[in-house]
Amino acid sequence: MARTRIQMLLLVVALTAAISGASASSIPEDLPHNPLEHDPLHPKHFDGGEHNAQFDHEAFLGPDESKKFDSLTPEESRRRLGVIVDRIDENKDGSITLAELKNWIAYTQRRYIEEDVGRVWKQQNPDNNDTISWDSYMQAVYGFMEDLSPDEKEQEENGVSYKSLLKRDRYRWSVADQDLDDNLNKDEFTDFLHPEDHPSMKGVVLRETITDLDKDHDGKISVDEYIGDMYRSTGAEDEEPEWVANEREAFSMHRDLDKDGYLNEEEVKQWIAPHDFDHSEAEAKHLLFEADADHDDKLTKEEILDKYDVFVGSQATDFGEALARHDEF
Ligand SMILES: *[C@@H]1O[C@H](CO)[C@@H](O)[C@H](O)[C@H]1NC(C)=O
Ligand SMILES: [Ca+2]
Ligand SMILES: [Ca+2]
Repeated sequence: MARTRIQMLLLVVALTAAISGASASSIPEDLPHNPLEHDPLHPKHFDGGEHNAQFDHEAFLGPDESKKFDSLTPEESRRRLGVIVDRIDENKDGSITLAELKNWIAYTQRRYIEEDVGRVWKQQNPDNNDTISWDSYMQAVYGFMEDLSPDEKEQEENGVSYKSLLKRDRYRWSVADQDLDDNLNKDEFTDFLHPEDHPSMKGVVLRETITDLDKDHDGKISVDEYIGDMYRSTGAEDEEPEWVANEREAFSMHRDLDKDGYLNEEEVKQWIAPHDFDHSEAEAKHLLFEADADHDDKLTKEEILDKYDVFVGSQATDFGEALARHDEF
C-alpha cells in the first residue's frame, strides 16, 4: 500500500532516534538529546523495505507502546490487544467500527506527541519557565559543534550535516515562534518538534522535504531521489523489492501530475499533504481491510485477535516462533 509522505513523517520520529544513536558517533554521549533525533524527514528505517508492519503497529499503539509489544510473547501480545479492543469499543456493543478505530488512532497519535513534547520540554527547560529561548535550545542541542572543525560540521551523512540541521532548526524555530520573541512557549515548541501535525507549519514541512530529497540541488525531485528517500539497495545484485517497484509506478502514475519526470514544488505539496487527507482515517481503513474476515465493515474482537500481528506485533521473529513451537512439544 502506497503511503503518503505525511503518514511516514507522523510515525518515524522514534525510529530515527534509535537509528541515529548508532550512526552519529561524533556526538558526545551526555548530550541532552541528539539533534538527529528530531529529523523525522529522514525515514532511514525504510532501508530493506520491512516497514509496513512496524508502521501499522506504531499507528495503532504509538511508537513507545509498540516497542514494548515487540518484546512480548504472542500470547501476551494477544491478551493485551484484547484489553485495548475493549477500550476502542466506545459504545460497548462488541464490534469496532471504522469511526471507533479512527478515534483510537487519532488518540494514539495525540498521546504520543504530548508525551514526546513533555519529555523534551522537561529536558530543555528544567526550571519550567514559560518559554525556552533559542539560545538556550541551541546551546543544549548544538553546543557541541563549537568543538568540531568546519569539515566535521559540514560532513554529510545521507545528505545531512550538523550544520544543515542547525540551519533547518533555526528556520523551523522562527516559523513556530508565533509572537516573534524568539522564545517558544509549550504550544509553539510542540509545533517546532512536530511540524507535520500543524497547519501553520505546512510550508516548513514542504521546504524541508524538498531540501531533503533534492540531492542534486536542481530544485525538483527525480524518481531516484524519491525512491532513494525510502529505500537504499544493500548490494549491486539485489533485486528491488516489489514495494519499491510499486513506489516507482506510484511516482509516475500519481505523483508526477504533469508527467515531466520530476516532482516540482506543487506536486510535492500534493503528495505530502493532500488537502482532504485524513491520516487516522486512512490507517483505520487499512487495518479494517486487513482484519475484516466476514466483510461486514466492522471488526469483532476475534477478527482483531486473529490478526494480532497486523495490529501490534510481538516476538514474531524466527526466535519467537521457534520458542512458541517448542512450547507445543
Ligand atoms: C529560564 O529562566 C532563567 C532565569 O531567567 C534563565 O536563566 C534560563 O536560561 C531560562 N531557561 C530557558 C530554558 O530558557
Ligand atoms: Ca533533484
Ligand atoms: Ca512533475
